[in-house]
Amino acid sequence: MQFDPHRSNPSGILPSEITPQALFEQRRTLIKAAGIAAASLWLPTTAQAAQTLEFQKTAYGKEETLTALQDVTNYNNYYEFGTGKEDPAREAVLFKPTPWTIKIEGAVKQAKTIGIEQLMKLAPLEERIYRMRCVEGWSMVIPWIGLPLKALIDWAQPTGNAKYIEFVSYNDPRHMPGARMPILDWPYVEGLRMDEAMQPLTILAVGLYGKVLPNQNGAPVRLVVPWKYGFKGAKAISTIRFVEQMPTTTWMRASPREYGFYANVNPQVDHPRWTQSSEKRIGAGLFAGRVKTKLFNGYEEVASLYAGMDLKKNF
Ligand SMILES: Nc1nc2c(c(=O)[nH]1)N[C@H]1C(S)=C(S)[C@@H](COP(=O)(O)O)O[C@H]1N2
Ligand SMILES: [Mo]
Repeated sequence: MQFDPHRSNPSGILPSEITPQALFEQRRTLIKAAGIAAASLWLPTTAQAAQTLEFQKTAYGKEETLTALQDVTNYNNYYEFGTGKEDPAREAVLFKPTPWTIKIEGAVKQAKTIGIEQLMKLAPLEERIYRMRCVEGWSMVIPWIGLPLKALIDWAQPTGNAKYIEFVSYNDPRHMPGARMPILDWPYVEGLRMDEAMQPLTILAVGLYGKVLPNQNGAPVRLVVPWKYGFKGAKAISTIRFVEQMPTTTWMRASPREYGFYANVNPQVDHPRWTQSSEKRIGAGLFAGRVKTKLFNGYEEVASLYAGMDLKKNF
């Protein structure tokens, strides 16, 4: 392949870790100014950013040290908004995630749409503190707010032909600068096998750190599958399609040798161009060592989903 937006900054060092505080503050002021411009266009954008969510406290990951909100919201992969880690925070300021509906189609009793408000009422919102591992070799711990994907599947009523689910991200070249460029084959498509989708760890996230999802993290709703590499977590989902055949995801299309359908975190299966045996915790500081990556990102309860499968072949 010619260009892989993954690892365009392989150091994994945050600008906030290396730039002087003054520069950092200046950048914040710029972002704030952009926020004011947004407010004059449509008030809900800024009002939304501060909106707190009601949710149930978590039993998941309470013992983890959280990655700082500043890092969670300023070190992002969201190629529709550019390839730089800080591009999404800046370029998605004007993105308007409401009103929002998701199309539900394919092997379902009846094709239909669901609004984001209705989706958020399908099950009680819960906090889920998950370790997140990017295929590039860095990781974070994020306190998501969301609901089990299973709640939506139950509502959608898939037929017996539904073996996989395909997730299609919103794509609007007019408002997404990266989507005007051939970075990936747009729109961004991801997929799960039906049993992976029903696994209780799999959630649709609508918030993080107690507030509605920031635009750069995939507002208004994105997939989170903590035992897989971060790229499985499609952002700003606009269509959910139940299908019989394994979907060809965007990353498989970009480089089938490097990105498989399963994309389970696995320290024994290296990316062809770099090791997957260890990772850098974002925000742990310049001199913090790398930590060992665990099979399934440490979520061993999913192992039974892959019993009898060769995970080197099904990477
Ligand atoms: N639509 C869309 N979804 C996406 C991506 C993307 O470029 N476009 N990047 C993926 C990758 S590579 C990662 S690591 C995670 C990052 O999520 P975060 O920015 O909320 O940490 O989003 C994933 N979802
Ligand atoms: Mo990623």
